[in-house]
Amino acid sequence: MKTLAVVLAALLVSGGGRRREDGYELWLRYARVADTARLAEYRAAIRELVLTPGEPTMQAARDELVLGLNGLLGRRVPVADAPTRDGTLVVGTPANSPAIAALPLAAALREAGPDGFVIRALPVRGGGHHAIVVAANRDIGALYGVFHLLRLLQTEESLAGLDVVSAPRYSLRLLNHWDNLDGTVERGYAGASLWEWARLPDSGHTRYRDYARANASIGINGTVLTNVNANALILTPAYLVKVAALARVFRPYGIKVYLTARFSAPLEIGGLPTADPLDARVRAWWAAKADEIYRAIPDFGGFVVKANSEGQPGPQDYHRSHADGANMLADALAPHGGIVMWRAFVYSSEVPTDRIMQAVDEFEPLDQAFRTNVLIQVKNGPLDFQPREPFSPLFGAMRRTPLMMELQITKEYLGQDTHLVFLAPMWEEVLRADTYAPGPGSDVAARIRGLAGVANVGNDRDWCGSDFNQANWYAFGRLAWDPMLSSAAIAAEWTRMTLSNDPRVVRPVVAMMLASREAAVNYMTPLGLAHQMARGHHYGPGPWVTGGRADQTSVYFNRADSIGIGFDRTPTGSNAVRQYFPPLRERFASRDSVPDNLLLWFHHVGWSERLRSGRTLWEELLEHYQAGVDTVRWMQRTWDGLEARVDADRFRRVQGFLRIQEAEARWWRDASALYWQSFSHLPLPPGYEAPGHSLDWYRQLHCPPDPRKPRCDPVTGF
Ligand code: GCW
Repeated sequence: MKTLAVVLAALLVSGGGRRREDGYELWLRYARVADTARLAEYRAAIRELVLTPGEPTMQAARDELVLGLNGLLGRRVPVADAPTRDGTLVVGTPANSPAIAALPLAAALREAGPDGFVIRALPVRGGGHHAIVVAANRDIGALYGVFHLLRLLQTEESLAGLDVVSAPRYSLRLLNHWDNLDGTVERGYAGASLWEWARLPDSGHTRYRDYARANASIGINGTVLTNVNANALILTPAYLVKVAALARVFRPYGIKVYLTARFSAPLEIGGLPTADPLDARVRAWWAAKADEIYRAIPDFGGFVVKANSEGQPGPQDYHRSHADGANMLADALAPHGGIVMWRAFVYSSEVPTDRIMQAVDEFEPLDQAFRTNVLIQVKNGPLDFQPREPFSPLFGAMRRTPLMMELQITKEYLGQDTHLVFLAPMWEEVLRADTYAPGPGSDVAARIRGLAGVANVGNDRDWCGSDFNQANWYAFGRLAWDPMLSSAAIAAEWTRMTLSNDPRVVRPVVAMMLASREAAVNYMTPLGLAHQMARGHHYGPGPWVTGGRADQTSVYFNRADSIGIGFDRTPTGSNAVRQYFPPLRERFASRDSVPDNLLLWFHHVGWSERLRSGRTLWEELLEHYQAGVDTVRWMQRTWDGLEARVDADRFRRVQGFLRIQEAEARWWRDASALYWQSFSHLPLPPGYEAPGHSLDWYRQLHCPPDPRKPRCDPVTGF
């Protein structure tokens, strides 16, 4: 008996008591504050908690504080009804907290608006005690404020003179899950779907609550549960009770549930002979369906729709417009306050124009034709979540219709689970891009009402398939709250919360994160190239992909020939530049002013033409591929240098993935360079790292049939 106790105690002290850094806790680890001076400051500032946990959201705020403070401060903080001493943390709204109602916070609360919060260090009246106050107009604001305060502690910020007023820039901050009802996730690289449909509504996994906590901690307030390639069954009563069960778990965390509406649902589950949006029976069916949904889920958010795109049904099947389709659904939802997010990701294999121009051509004439509860959801670029694209010209062209921007958090075209690619710099680039509509100073961030992020979440223990992919979920939420936050600030916050506050960790990790996106651009598709990934799974290089639908092939986009490479989108080519406002139109159209990083997006350039750098295009391309590989190698060295400062679990996982990334960066470089060389017939410069294999070898590389993800091993050939 005694020996067992000794063994158990020993286990607890050593390995058994060690924190398992398996990624489950995301950025909400609440590890004890390491800096002793800060810890003392926090312990003195927060000695009791005053919060009325009446409503579920306030209860959630309290639960989070108890969990967070226990972890961060390493001791329990007692809860009191009213401030009794210095060092009180008061949380609430004027309606649920007499202490807050008594404070002069009216002006700050006005600024905070419906979702925002105020955090102040203050003397509290009636006792004269010093307190930290987290105040909001609504309970959800108080919860967001609690997460903000916890973030300050997690990142070891000083609480002296605390004075924060924060309000989200957008009211729509949504994740879009591309989750299928059979548990698979389209473009998901983190396991199966989180939603266990077969077990719902009766069994609710505790993970649902942790999912809601993670989202609320970064301000996400909606989730679209189902794939845009939709299944009508989700709208049947059997599924709606399951959706309602999820909505119940998410509600205290301020997260509304949305669904994708399959346009042909009236045919498939409604027994109607048509889904024509102007048919009275169809309209009545959708109105009744909306009533039924709202009976089950009173705060249901609305629908996301992919219509007449990549084989999905839509109004054009009945010779109706996108506006006819969207408005029909909008009318069904309007009595309940629901919205329709109608996707602009449309392109047709029959239309002879440049694929990237079709969304503007389709939607711009419909500006003004949509109901007020319709938003057009536009991907950040005009093509499809490439490592680099210019911003979609629709952000400038749609002047009257409210817009959402859709970003892809899951890295379909950016190395999926393994490659370390921090996406905030890419999103920052598009949010801050000036559309010049109707004149200078009209950035994309100002032209949209919300952000939708295609989720990278699955049922893998670490949620996202890799430690660093979690940073992209985090960054998405932070930017949906404040699109002007810098990538560097977001990376630093995330690193401090997730890995360590030690500056010897923070500085190099942030540097790696900030360099990572450009590295991927360089080794995959430099100088404005796009869509050069292997067919179908989009993992690894496939610049030679041809056949099938032309506008989904690599050769369609790279236009490589004996003269040069790149897609002429100037007036001598497809003239896609016309879709941008002046002076962008001219800037992109001219070889003298087009930015190098979009050169081949807009121009067909001769192999031996000189670029601004003085190098020829051929030399410049090769430089960029090599720079991509070099940056990954630098990331490896940087990470290796952190071995002593990062826990062994995460150190090894990241190290292993960086090894894959380095091998695959070479794979991209070599396969691409050899393929372009078959057109340019130019030599690799002396000293250039020799390709590992022949072009044929790369072309014949086949991916093993991996149900989870396709991965070709460029080293062994399998
Ligand atoms: O990015 C592409 C993907 C498809 C996806 C489509 C879309 C959901 O390759 O898998 O389908 O875009 O956004 O609709």
